[in-house]
Amino acid sequence: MKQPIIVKNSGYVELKLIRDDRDGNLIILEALRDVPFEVKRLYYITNLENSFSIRGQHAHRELEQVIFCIQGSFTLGLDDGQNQQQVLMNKVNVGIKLGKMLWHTMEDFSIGCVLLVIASDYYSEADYIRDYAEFLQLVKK
Ligand code: T46
Repeated sequence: MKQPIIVKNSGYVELKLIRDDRDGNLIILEALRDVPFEVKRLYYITNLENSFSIRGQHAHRELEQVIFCIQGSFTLGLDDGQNQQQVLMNKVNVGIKLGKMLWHTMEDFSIGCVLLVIASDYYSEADYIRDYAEFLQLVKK
């Protein structure tokens, strides 16, 4: 059973997985069907060989994203300013929505871990909130 997601602006995104015992698995994501936005950007993070790396540690003002662990595992930390939780990401077809104003961190990467993220918009540094005190002020408004 999946752990309930208690933070705001998040939730699971479970993709169709076609399992072929002999030839591997096929996982499919369709924009505006599996995710509630048009996909304008996709990026992936590899070479997470450093076990004490911490990525993320920010929130987005408007951007919507879904994060997947397509190889290995990592721990995703979520914080909406009121509730916090940690989710073990280790299922190739199960992602987590990173909605607006959701502080997130990625850590405890396994060897060979690969993260895949799909995003609703192009990269804009102005959309990031990288200061936690500022984030808390904005979500409490
Ligand atoms: C997020 C989490 C899940 C770009 O120039 N273009 C891009 O599309 C991205 C994603 C990043 N960058 C630059 C910005 C920084 O100078 O790459 C550098 C590293 O980015 P950052 O420290 O934000 O990386 P992460 O892994 O902490 O966060 C990334 C995404 O940036 C972020 O939007 O939500 O993954």
